[in-house]
Amino acid sequence: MTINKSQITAVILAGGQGRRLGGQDKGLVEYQDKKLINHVLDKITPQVETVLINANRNQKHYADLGYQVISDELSDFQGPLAGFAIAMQSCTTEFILTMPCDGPNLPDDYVVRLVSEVKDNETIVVAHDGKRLQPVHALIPVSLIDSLLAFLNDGDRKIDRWYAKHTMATADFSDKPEVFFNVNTEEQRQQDTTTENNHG
Ligand SMILES: Nc1nc2c(ncn2[C@@H]2O[C@H](COP(=O)(O)OP(=O)(O)O)[C@@H](O)[C@H]2O)c(=O)[nH]1
Ligand SMILES: [Mg+2]
Repeated sequence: MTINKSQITAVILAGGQGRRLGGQDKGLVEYQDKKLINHVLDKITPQVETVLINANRNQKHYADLGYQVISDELSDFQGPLAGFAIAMQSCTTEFILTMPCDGPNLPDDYVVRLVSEVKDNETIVVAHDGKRLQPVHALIPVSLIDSLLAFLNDGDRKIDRWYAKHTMATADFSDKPEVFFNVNTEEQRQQDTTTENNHG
């Protein structure tokens, strides 16, 4: 099965609490002289037609960037699956493609690599760094919305457990593990991992 850009909505997950960064709204945190949300937008907007920003704070700031902002319907920061759910309910495409707001190193072929592993309208494609699955980097068929809502309704929050209920394929990024660098702590925020400066 081949799918094209117009069937995908990119969803930037910026709905977390940023606990390990003193409760900051991570999308708005500066990294290498640019806000993290702007790093991600700069990388993803050339690759897709539609972008949603999933945020639970500072919604006006995110909306002013020119993209639709959606907030979790489940209260109290129940995790990224709450963001997946509202994105699947808000989008008008057959697939959502997720990525976290705190990973500034998305490659130019991010979408192509995930899309090329699509099998059908029911399989979830998840990025793999060669060592482990990277579950917030995923291409998810919107047809799975009822399953996700039932899972959340049962009180379950764990991404891997929801994926395990479905057919899953992986997209190989083992040649580019730096893609999954993400800013969770002040120490990571000060680490320069951008490809132009990092030849290691
Ligand atoms: N919508 C939504 N997203 C969340 C929530 N909690 C975390 N996230 C997002 O999930 C991603 C991973 O969260 P993070 O705290 O960086 O965890 P880690 O990198 O896996 O240790 C980030 O993009 C967060 O914005 C939540 O309650 N709701
Ligand atoms: Mg993170």
